[in-house]
Amino acid sequence: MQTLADYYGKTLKFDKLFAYCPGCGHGVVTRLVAETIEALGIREKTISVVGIGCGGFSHHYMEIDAIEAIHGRSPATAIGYKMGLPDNIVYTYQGDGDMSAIGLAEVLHAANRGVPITCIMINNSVFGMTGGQMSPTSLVGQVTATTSKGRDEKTHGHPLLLPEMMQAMDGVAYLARESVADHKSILKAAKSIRNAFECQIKGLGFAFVEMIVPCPTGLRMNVADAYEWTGKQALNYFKPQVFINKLEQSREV
Ligand SMILES: Cc1ncc(C[n+]2csc(CCOP(=O)(O)OP(=O)(O)O)c2C)c(N)n1
Repeated sequence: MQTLADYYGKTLKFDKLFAYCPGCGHGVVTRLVAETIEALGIREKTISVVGIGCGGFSHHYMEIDAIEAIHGRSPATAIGYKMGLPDNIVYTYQGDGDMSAIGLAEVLHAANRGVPITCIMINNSVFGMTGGQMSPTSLVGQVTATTSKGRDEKTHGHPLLLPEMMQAMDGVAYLARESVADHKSILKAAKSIRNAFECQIKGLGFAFVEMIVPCPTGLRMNVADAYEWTGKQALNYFKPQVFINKLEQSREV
C-alpha cells in the first residue's frame, strides 16, 4: 500500500500538524512548494528564505534548510545567498504584508536586477498574523481590523498589483498570479510554482508567483465563506494570469 511518505518523499513533514488556522491558504501553498521541491529532486540544495508573518512557519513543515529574514527583506537575503552559492536553489515565501508593504522596495529591485531566485507572495488580502489589518492588497471596500468602514481608495489608495508592476522588467523570467480558490486553480498554481523553480534551475532570471488565498481568521469568515469571497471578490480584482514565461521561450529555441 502506498503511504503518504511514498507520495511526498522527504520534503514535506506530513506527520507534523500545521499551526496554520483551519482553511488558511498557506497550507495549500506550502504543500505545493514541498511537492515541487520533491518532484524536482532539489531538496538538498534548496534554501527557503521566509518572511515575517504566518508564512514564516512554512519551512517548519519541510525537511529543508531555511533562513528567517527580517520583515520584508527576504529577496535581499535570497540574492546575497544566491550570489554566494549560485548552484543552490533559493526561494522566498512571503505574505502580502511582508512583500508588498514593508518589503516592496526589496522585491521590485530583485525583479529588476534579474538574479535567478524564486519569490512566492501569498496574498491573503490582510496582515494575517497580527490580526487582519489592511494591507496594500486589501480590496476597495474591504472591512479589516483597521478599516472598519471598508478600504477607501481616496484615503488608502488602490490594491497593489505586483505582477503588473513587474511586467516591464527585463530581468523577470517567470511572472504569474494564481489562486487556491478551487481544485482547477490549485492544479494551475502547481504548474506555475514548478515553472518558477525550473526558471531558476535553468538560470533564466527572476521568477515570481503571486498566490491569491483565503485567510478565514483575518476575514472573520467561516472557511466556506472565505473561499467564496476569495474566488469571487478577490479574483475579480486580482486576475490569475501567466504574464511572462521565458521557460516556454527557451524550450522553443
Ligand atoms: C519590523 C516589524 N514590523 C512589524 C512587525 C509585526 N508583524 C508581524 S507579522 C506582520 C505582517 C504579516 O502579514 P503578511 O505579511 O501579510 O503575512 P500573513 O501573516 O498574512 O501570512 C507584521 C506587520 C514585525 N514583526 N516586524
